[in-house]
Amino acid sequence: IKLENALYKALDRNELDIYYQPQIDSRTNSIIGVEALLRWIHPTEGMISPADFIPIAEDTGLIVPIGEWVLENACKQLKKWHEEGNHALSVSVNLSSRQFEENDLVEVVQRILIDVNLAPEFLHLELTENQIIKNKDLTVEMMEQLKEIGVKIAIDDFGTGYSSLGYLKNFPIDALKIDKSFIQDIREDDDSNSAITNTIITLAQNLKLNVIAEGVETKEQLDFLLSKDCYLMQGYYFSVPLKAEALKEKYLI
Ligand code: G
Ligand code: G
Ligand code: MN
Ligand code: NA
Repeated sequence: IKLENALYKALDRNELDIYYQPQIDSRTNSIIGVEALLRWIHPTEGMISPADFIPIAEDTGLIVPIGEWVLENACKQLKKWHEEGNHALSVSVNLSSRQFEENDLVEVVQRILIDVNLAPEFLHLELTENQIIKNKDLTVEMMEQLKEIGVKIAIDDFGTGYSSLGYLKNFPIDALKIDKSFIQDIREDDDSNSAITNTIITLAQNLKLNVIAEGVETKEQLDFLLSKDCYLMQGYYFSVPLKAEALKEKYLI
């Protein structure tokens, strides 16, 4: 209850911040995009992980205004970076299934894109398989409307959910993000995670979807992924999520 009350006030009190983790094309070692990751800097508790407060935000419905705040501010930040000369950069924003239950989600996204004057293809929305199947018909219909306005959709934590592969062909998606649990266990003496990762890469290639590996931490993992033609990567090997200024200093012009 205490955290819930504090979260109510966090937006108004400017306690929320967005960190950005670079997404790298490891063929050229260049940045192609960033994932927006929400942070709550609580006045007395310090930094609270989204893993701890997103569930509260979902239960209370607060994820709707908070999610809108993230969308708007991530798009504004990206527009600024575009104007500074980083024209090809995209931003990935995580969405909760709760946000898909609001019937104005598509209008909200469209309004933000227009207000910020951002071309829609630079906004990538991330959803997990479980979020999609929770309310499949509604979510898929909204995904289709989002695709129509031109934003891109990625399946987050791919391979960990409970959806069947057959659904993939009905989902209007652009990319699969291989869950970090598979990437992190890639070792020469561990065949099963290498096999799963390899299978997801091949699946994405056959379905003509982009594929991005999450949680890349070592050169060994990078080399394995490159050898399978998976070159889009995200993870601590390149960078932890950074404050906007720090990301610009390290990666942007
Ligand atoms: O950043 P890590 O940074 O600790 O994020 C933990 C979890 O919180 C991840 O599952 C991530 O997808 C989720 N998350 C981070 N930012 C957001 C956000 O803006 N909205 C939603 N719905 N989830 C987020
Ligand atoms: O669930 P989602 O994929 O949206 O959230 C990504 C989560 O993974 C965030 O908490 C982010 O901080 C974390 N993360 C990003 N890169 C790495 C990494 O290389 N290793 C680990 N362990 N976590 C990572
Ligand atoms: Mn994500
Ligand atoms: Na993920």
